[in-house]
Amino acid sequence: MEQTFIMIKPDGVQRGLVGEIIGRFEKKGFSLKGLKLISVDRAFAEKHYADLSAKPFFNGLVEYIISGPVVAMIWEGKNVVVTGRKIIGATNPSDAAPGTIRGEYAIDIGRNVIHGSDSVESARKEIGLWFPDGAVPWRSNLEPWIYE
Ligand code: DAT
Ligand code: MG
Repeated sequence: MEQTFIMIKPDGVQRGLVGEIIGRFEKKGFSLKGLKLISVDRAFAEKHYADLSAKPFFNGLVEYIISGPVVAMIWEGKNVVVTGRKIIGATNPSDAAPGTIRGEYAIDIGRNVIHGSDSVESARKEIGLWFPDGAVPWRSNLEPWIYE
């Protein structure tokens, strides 16, 4: 089954949005397969965002991610990468549809509350970086009520 890496950024933790965000993924029917509250250092944040290292906003982005603890998660389910991005909403909260997490809870692009992997391949890389011991193996007993 497909997995994605979801991270509640420091603003989401500070603003008390952890429960709300986890609830949205849970109620959708996805399964939580990894979860930790963690502060990361500069080198780790730079590795996570390595693909963006040439961007003018890179340093500000790294400062933001290391400014407080984040909630790192593995979520699993059918099409969870693409659907997770839909639940999160557009990168710039100004463009994020109402009902999405960024559409409901964010205003500035540099405080957009949450990260989600953009492809199955980057999910695999990000899960490897954040959860070197892998996902917790368990299966929800609700699966027959969620999948046909
Ligand atoms: P996403 O987080 O939607 O996958 P991304 O991977 O392109 O977006 O960029 C990572 C983060 O960097 C994004 O959540 C917010 C920040 N960012 C992206 N584009 C930006 C820009 N033009 N100005 C400032 N910050 C930006
Ligand atoms: Mg991205």
